[in-house]
Amino acid sequence: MKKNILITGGAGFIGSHVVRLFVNKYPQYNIFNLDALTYAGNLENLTDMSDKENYTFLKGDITNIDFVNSIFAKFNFDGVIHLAAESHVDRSITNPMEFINTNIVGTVVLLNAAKENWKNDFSNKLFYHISTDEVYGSLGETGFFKETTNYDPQSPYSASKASSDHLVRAYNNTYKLPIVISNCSNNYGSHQFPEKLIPLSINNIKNNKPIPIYGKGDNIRDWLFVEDHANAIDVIFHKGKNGETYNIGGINEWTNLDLIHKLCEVMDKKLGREPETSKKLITFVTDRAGHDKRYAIDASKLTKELGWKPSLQFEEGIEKTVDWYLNNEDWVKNIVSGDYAKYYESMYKNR
Ligand code: NAD
Ligand code: TDX
Repeated sequence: MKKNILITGGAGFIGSHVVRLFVNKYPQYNIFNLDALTYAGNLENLTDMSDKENYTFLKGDITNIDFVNSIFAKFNFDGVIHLAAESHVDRSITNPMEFINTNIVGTVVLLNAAKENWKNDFSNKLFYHISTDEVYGSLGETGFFKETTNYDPQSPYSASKASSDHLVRAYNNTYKLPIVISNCSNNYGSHQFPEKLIPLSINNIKNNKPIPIYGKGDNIRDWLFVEDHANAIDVIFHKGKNGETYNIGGINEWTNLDLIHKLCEVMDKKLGREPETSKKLITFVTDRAGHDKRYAIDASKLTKELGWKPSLQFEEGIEKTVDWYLNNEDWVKNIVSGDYAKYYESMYKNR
């Protein structure tokens, strides 16, 4: 019997990489992608999946109890990999309610459906919740987030993800629902919605528009290539221990300003511009409210216990990423020609 695996949020950035990996690597699984196709969901991320026999797209909202229960009853999922979420910190500052609904309520709807559907036999079932390093808060100049670091979320986004993590653990403790959680650092790579720093900057550099850097550009993020995150998810889904948390990170810290300098260098080369040309587009703008200073992940538990480590150096990953955006102009055009223009105008006009 083929296993039925539910992936939520599979039309988004990371989810589409996870869907592609699982569909191609595991013909013995039927992969079901449940996605509401919000502004961030895009079936163009998965055009290469549409004719795969072991792939099914289900359009639906994870907060819709009847719908979620009905698909659990119909497909008897053996496992869930839960990525669907509102994911952009800036949007959580202007519109926190959507984050509460999707990230907290939606997660509980899925947990309940799994618990009810699996209640007679939890063996060989798994609810895998994908989370973020932002739940741990903000670091000073030293130290790393470990799995044992206390939660200290600082934005509506990270607080909603922290709540969902707590609820997933509560279902494990109270109902013995088999779960794993992973908390990952910032991802970059193909198919990322251009509201996030790297694809936004690539698009602006290409079009000779200002690159907005919040504050002084001295905030630090730990960047991981998205395909390495998808590989870590594969390893944790198959080898992770019930009830455990695994941190995933790139061992790759950059200040935002250094990262944009690197990106400008790569783009100047790729676009045939004189060195130092694109750097002139850098524009310092009003800081993000409550902007976390530094994230850095200690992923040694995952490496030691399950054998995962990142496969790519940042220099290689950023070149691949830039190449993808430059070779997929239509993908970008289809996004920036829609509601994105309105979003960009309201987010950046008074900064
Ligand atoms: P994304 O915004 O690109 O994609 C989110 C997807 O979820 C979209 O396809 C969207 O349509 C779908 N979705 C949103 N609300 C939904 C709902 N109510 N019902 C069904 N589908 C819905 O996000 P991403 O960057 O790919 O992040 C995926 C997951 O990974 C999130 O849980 C996020 O918190 C986590 N994460 C992201 C990063 C990162 O750097 N992007 C890092 C660590 C963890
Ligand atoms: O225009 C910008 N200018 C700027 O300076 C944008 C969009 C961002 N920034 C800064 C803010 C951050 O310090 O760049 C850094 C990265 O910003 P984002 O790409 O928005 O990512 P971040 O806020 O760090 O969160 C990301 O990583 C953790 C994802 O969006 C989350 O979903 C994930 O959980």
